[in-house]
Amino acid sequence: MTQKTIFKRIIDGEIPADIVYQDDLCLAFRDINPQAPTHILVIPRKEITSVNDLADEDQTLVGHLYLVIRHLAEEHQLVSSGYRVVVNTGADGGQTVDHLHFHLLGGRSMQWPPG
Ligand code: DGP
Repeated sequence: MTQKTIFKRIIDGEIPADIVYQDDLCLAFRDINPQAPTHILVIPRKEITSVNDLADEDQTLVGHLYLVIRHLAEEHQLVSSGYRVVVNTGADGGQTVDHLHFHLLGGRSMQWPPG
């Protein structure tokens, strides 16, 4: 059996996290290594490794995750200043946790192109 990812362990309540939102489909919590004043990770409860592993049946779930991101951006006063949503995918994308996650970054000006 493959080992649980750190995010699955957070979903299962085995390790603590600073959870800012949760519902039956997803969980949002503060990143342990924040790269901006607001840095929240939004993850599906369903175990999906990355964007590469999304199935047709996940269409509604992904839409839901984006609506949660919009809600969090409003709640954390990021709408007028702007923010960035990042989904690192695979080795070159910088993905380090093999459970699909959306970074919501805000509270400072972002650069482009990303490093
Ligand atoms: P990525 O590089 O896109 O796979 O991002 C993974 C992020 O997960 C990274 O910014 C650090 C964060 N992270 C890793 N382990 C933990 C943890 O145990 N708790 C929390 N809150 N965040 C974690």
